Amino acid sequence: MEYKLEYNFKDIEKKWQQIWDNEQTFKTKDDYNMQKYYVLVEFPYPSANGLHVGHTRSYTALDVVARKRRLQGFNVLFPMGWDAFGLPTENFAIKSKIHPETVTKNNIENFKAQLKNVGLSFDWSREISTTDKNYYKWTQWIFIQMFKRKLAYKKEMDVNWCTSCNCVLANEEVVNSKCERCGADVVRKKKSQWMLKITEYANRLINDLDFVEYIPAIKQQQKNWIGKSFGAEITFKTTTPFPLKVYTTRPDTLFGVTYMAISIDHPLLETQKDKIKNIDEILKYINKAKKRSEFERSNLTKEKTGVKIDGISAINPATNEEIPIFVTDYVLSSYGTGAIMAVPAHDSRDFEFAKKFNIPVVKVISNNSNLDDEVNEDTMNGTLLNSDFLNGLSVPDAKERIIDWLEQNKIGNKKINFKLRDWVFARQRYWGEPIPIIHCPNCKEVPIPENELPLTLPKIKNFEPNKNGESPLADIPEFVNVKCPICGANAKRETDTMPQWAGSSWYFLRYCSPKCDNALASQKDLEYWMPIDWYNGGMEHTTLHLLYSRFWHKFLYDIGVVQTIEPYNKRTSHGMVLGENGEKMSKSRGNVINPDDIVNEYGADTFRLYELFMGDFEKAVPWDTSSIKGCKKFLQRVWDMLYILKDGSIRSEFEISINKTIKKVSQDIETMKFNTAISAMMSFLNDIYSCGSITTEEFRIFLIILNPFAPHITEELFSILNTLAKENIKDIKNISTQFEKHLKHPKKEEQISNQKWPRFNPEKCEDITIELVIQINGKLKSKKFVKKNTSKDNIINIAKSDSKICELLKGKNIKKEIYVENRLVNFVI
Ligand code: ANZ
Ligand code: ZN
Repeated sequence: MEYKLEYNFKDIEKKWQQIWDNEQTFKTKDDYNMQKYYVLVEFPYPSANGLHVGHTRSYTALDVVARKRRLQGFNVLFPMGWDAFGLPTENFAIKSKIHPETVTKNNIENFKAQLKNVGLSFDWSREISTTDKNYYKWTQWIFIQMFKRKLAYKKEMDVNWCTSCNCVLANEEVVNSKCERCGADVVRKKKSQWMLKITEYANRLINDLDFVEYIPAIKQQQKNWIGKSFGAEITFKTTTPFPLKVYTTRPDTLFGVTYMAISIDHPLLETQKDKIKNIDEILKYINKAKKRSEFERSNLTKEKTGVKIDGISAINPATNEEIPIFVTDYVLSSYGTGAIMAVPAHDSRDFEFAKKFNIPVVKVISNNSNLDDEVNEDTMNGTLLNSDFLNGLSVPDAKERIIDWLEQNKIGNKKINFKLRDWVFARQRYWGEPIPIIHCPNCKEVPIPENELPLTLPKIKNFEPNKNGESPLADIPEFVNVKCPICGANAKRETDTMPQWAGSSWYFLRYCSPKCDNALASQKDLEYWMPIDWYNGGMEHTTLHLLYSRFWHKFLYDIGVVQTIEPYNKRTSHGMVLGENGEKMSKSRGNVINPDDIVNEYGADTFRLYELFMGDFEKAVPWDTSSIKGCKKFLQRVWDMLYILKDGSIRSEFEISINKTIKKVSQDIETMKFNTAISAMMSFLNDIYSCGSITTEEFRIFLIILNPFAPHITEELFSILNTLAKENIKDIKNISTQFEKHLKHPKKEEQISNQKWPRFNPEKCEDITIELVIQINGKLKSKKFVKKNTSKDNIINIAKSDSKICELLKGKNIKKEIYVENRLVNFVI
């Protein structure tokens, strides 16, 4: 019987996925003498929507990296897990009346099957879930360590309250005063909250960025978010006994302060309200402003509003002049001192405000291009004027001088400020890690003894938060009522749970030692695997997850749990995959592409290739089903090379083409230029087809470099190649069914996953010869292969010695020799 070799992607992909599963091909090795490489992708939230083509794009990209590293001989850790606590599951559970644990389990199963379909080379033996009690035991343990060192504390504060989720949101979760998750209005509310003191790490979170290799935009965004600034605190006297303290980054502009402004909840309003003549007007303004969130209020483009306080004014300590005080919502209560000295001439916000309220603008810094009625925020080139003892100084000099003066006169002092706020670390919901604290009437807050961890989530039927906005745990007496571990008094458990970002703040450590039960991970494993060599994830996590996890890691470093100051050596980011219409993919827009459908129709290899070929990896790209077909066609042509195959090593005329391709693919993977790596392989394929044949060795190398992108088809072809050689089959059209049997059980050593990534010879990566055109009087007379970059003199001699040219030039007088580098010589006669 005859057997036909066909590219049947369904069978081939299923076969290889099974082999990888059975043989545990991608299991991380325990051999700690090997050089390690830790590749990490952000673990997904297993939602009911299933996997998104955006997930698979970034996972495939890092899968390419992981596969390449294995071929390069590294011991690779490429793990996957589930960030499974959180609201969407809980809300779904409430609606469907299915317990969140069950919902989570189902979603994980679905996600896992979907990921396996794509042929990603995760080490599934290290799978973790943040909802597993053996996992969150350690999340709780870390919290207790923070509590013991006063980095976790409770504070009554204004919080962002989502009116629909009934829970507190972190600043980062509020976007344009709406809840990032559900889109409902967010209002301010006073609540006693667990907080984590990330601000204590602000300086280190900035400084240590020098030691890591993140793409520049990520470093910049983190720095901006932390917002370190240098300036001074200055105390202004007022016409009441109550002075006003301000924070300014521009103390040098003190002589230009023409008014002051305070935030809508500044204490001056409460303590001095008797003296304020227009208090009603002010209260009305405040009420209106409170409805808007801080984010909206600090929006620079928004028109400035405010009310002048009638009855109180302030005194500029430099000029001793009386200046008005305004209440305005552009001054934030949570930043600096909640009060500012306003300098309309040099701050655009103040300028806008001054124009509206007819406040004088006093210029104190000049530079050449200064117009009269314009803000000048230039701090580099200006010199001081209208400023008494500062006149003539540069801005930096003036800053120093005025700070000295302020300190001498006890009016102010040098000050560094951060925009970063402490992290609100609590939610009043069910599906999260219980906070392991007991409130005792005698001992206050007491952590539960560590040997009682994990504090497991009780199974309950009703997950809705109660009417007081408390977690449903508050309604379970058996959970709430405990004895104090210290004094034995009747005490109550904390009923808040940890926020979404808790479990993901340390998950990368657990992957190093997923089964460890006496520590969050074993020292030995952490020492070997950390830090992560390459971490890819979304830009949207730059100020949340990435900053939070760096903070936790630094804390764990401080208490001796981890040995590196930073968790991630390198961090890159992917662009979003948009719908075919260029909009964000979402159910409501009806433009969601399901990876399963694409894999079913075109195969996982085509899907992978397309996702990496569709555009620059860092940029957003719209999905385009029609161009998947191009990738499908490419793989078919790769397969069809079987029919132009002939025995042999690399042919000399292909040396350059093959070396160039290896080089391009090798380097482009490192810089995440997957699309151009694929183009290079496509153009190699064209070279092969235009020559009409490929040798076995050329094919072998090509399959290895294509393998990280399209692992199934390349393994299959590789094993066909091996079988052909072993059976000594010359005519591929004439194969017996015996052949098929061989293919079913490819030996381990004969799989690509056991080969070496090919090296390129740098000297053979460039075209070294060129075809020189030789003309006489501008007409083509001859062509000749010459070495690239030969000197002009030599080229002319070579041209003249060409037999045809030699003949034509005989007895002629050469008037001019024109030479175009690496292209042509023209003799004018
Ligand atoms: C006078 C001044 C003159 C200022 C000038 C700037 C330019 P950064 O750099 O972002 O830290 N500011 C202080 N506290 C504020 C608050 N609670 N709400 C709104 N604005 C506040 O910002 C520091 C500057 O922002 C401070 O320096 C202050 O305005 C303002 F030519 O003081 B400046
Ligand atoms: Zn007690």
